[in-house]
Amino acid sequence: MANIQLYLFFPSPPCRSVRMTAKALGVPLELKQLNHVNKEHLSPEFLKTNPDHIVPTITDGDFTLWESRAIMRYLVGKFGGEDNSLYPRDLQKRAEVDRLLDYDLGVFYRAILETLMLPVRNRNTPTKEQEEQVVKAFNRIDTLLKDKKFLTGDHITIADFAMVVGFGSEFLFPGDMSNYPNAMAWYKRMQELPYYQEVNQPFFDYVENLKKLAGQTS
Ligand SMILES: N[C@@H](CCC(=O)N[C@@H](CS)C(=O)NCC(=O)O)C(=O)O
Repeated sequence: MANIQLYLFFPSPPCRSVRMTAKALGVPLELKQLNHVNKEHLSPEFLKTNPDHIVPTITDGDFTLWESRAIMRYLVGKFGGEDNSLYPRDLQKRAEVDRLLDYDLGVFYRAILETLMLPVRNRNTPTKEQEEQVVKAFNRIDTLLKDKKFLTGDHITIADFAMVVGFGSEFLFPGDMSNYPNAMAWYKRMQELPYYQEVNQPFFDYVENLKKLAGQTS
């Protein structure tokens, strides 16, 4: 037993990328759900663990860590053995994974969050500029995947986990996803992972529920 606690909200995208990393490594995590709907992440007890009150957060003995991409790197470093293709040791291969993780944090995930995800919760309409950002982001990863199975090559890495949780909101995109055939083929490969459904279904259920609630009050 790894004895690592993961504080999470099951539908949360960054929590899902951390869970998929742990599943890929075969590391069991002790899951501690904090229901955001009930604001459990703002409890005095959790604020002592993480004053930034965000999930995912892990505790490993006395050590506490948040930010999903840092957590994924930590888990592979701790449990991945000498060298692990999820986050390879080779400097240039690792740099490519890092580049995508940075792109995801600064551009890709933000575009998806603001344009596709938040409007469902906040019931607002994204601007034309925001929609263009998503089109640009989808085009970018479609081009990247032109001659690859996964984002950096033949092996899945933590960059695939980081980006698929954003990409999984494609069903909220009003445009035509057949414009991105390489990205969709990659998404299908990711969905075939044995743990994909278990980890990601709570998000789809959550969105479904938000849409139902919006329908009842509109
Ligand atoms: N960059 C962070 C984002 C974490 C984040 O925004 N988590 C959200 C849930 S998806 C959260 O805990 N929000 C609660 C809050 O900000 O109070 C990561 O990748 O871990």
